[in-house]
Amino acid sequence: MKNIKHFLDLIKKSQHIVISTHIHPDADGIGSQIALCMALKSLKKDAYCVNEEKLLDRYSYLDNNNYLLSFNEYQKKCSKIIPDLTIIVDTNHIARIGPNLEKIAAKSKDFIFIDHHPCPKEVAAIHLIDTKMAATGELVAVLLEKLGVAYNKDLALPLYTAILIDTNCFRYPNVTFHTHKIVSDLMQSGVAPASAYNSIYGTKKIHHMKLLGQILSQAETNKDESVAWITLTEEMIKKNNSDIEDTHSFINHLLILDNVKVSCMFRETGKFIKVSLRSTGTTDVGTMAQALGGGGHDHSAATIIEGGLEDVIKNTIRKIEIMLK
Ligand SMILES: [Mn+2]
Repeated sequence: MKNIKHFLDLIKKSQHIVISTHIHPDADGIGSQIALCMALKSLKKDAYCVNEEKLLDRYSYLDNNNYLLSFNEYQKKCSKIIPDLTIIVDTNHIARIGPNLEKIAAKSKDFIFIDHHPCPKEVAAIHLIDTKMAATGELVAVLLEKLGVAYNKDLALPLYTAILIDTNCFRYPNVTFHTHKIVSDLMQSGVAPASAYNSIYGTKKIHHMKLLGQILSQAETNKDESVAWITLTEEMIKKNNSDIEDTHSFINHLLILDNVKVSCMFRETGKFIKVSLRSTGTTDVGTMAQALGGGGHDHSAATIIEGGLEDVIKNTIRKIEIMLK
């Protein structure tokens, strides 16, 4: 992989290191941050995980040592320090880490993205980007090996959870022999898959299940069932007292349909519609999302379109059908 040496050089010469991820972080971002932070601490670095917002309670079991700080908490501790290095995981867009973290990255002596999302060549040339990795967590596992840091149970669970989430429980086509090899090592360090699965997927409340039921009962497909979609209105989310983040996985349920090539979720947000796309692996929804003004992975991508729900659904499905031909 390109740029590993660059990464190792940066670690070698840096002492105060900030590790951040995108806003509304998922378990891949958080798990990668925590694992990397523990590894750097074991190398006697002053490593800090800092995000724009406080960690959501539901993820706190991944952070037994309370390493994850909000920007405000970090400011109280380290406001006078100029970081030697800022590492940003699971995104390669600086604007996605939030305004305060962007300032920290800007004043850092160095900064580097560690990520697996597609990006412009200019970004890939100087950062650590590998789109073949199923999760940023998988890439971090490779880096830990290069750093000579062994897994332990505290570090293995966040890393395993990062991979679990970003592969949709090993169902996405991004899972490779290499992914499972790392998973095998993580299990040897004490991760129990059933318990790890339950901690992240088995903690929902009944209102979540009812919203899911309502949405799935209204799922639609085109004629040959190659495209399936669900719709989430702001009213539904409010009525069920649901968190947006909780609805992200709804779209995956459509992938169990026999003939489905592309599944979509249309979510109303103000005067925009967030359109998420997933595929079972035979169709590149990343390219489709790009054509619709967004982007993402081959199997998981998204875009945001201005307009009313009905129009956006009709136009988008029509465009996807054309692209499928
Ligand atoms: Mn990821």
